[in-house]
Amino acid sequence: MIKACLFDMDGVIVDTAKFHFLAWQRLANSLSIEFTEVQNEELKGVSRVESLEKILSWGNVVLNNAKKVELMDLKNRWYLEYAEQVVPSEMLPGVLDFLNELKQKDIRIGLGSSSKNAVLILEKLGILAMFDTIIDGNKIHMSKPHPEVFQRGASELKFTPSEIVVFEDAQSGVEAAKSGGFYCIGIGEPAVLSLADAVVPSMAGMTVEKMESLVANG
Ligand code: B16
Ligand code: MG
Repeated sequence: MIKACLFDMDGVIVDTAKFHFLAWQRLANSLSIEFTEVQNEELKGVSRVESLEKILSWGNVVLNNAKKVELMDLKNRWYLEYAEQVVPSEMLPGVLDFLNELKQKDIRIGLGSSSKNAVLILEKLGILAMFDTIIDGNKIHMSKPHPEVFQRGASELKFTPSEIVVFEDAQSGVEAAKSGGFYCIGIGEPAVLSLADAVVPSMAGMTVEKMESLVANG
């Protein structure tokens, strides 16, 4: 019996992943580092600082800590400029209906996001109050693929991982959910999310019945 759902945010609830991509690409290009959508896949779900470290290593660029902080601030400023456009209608198809059904059926709702901007984005979408717990990049010490973000979600919701389903769009997030012992529904392409228990192309059409039948089929 599923008692709660934990949602990743970027790429599951709203397509802010495209804003992270644009901001990182702008930053990489300003350092003359090439940055493609394929590389971006490796940054999804990964913290801001680890994302920067990866980009710098791809470009063989070595910088001191003060410069790294400056670049992360700049990337975040650009990201927030893009994210300014987020309005409730930007919510990905199927998300609001599914959240409403979970509420109605008394299944708890939690957020498990690496983003430090998660609360701001949920506020812009008008769904912040629907969440029973929010674990974001400000609360965790270990970024996905470490399971901390989902483990903390489970302990705040007071359920075991076996009673919770995680919805994730990133390889790092699926890995985090699986190593924490959660059933994980990947949102995206099966080839990218091969570790997920089940993969659906999007949240469109997701219902409690569909989720439970995926879980029942293993
Ligand atoms: P911020 P999620 C993650 O959010 C993003 O997927 C990832 O691209 C981003 O670098 C990370 O949040 C940190 O975001 O810079 O806003 O703190 O997918 O875990 O909801
Ligand atoms: Mg994501």
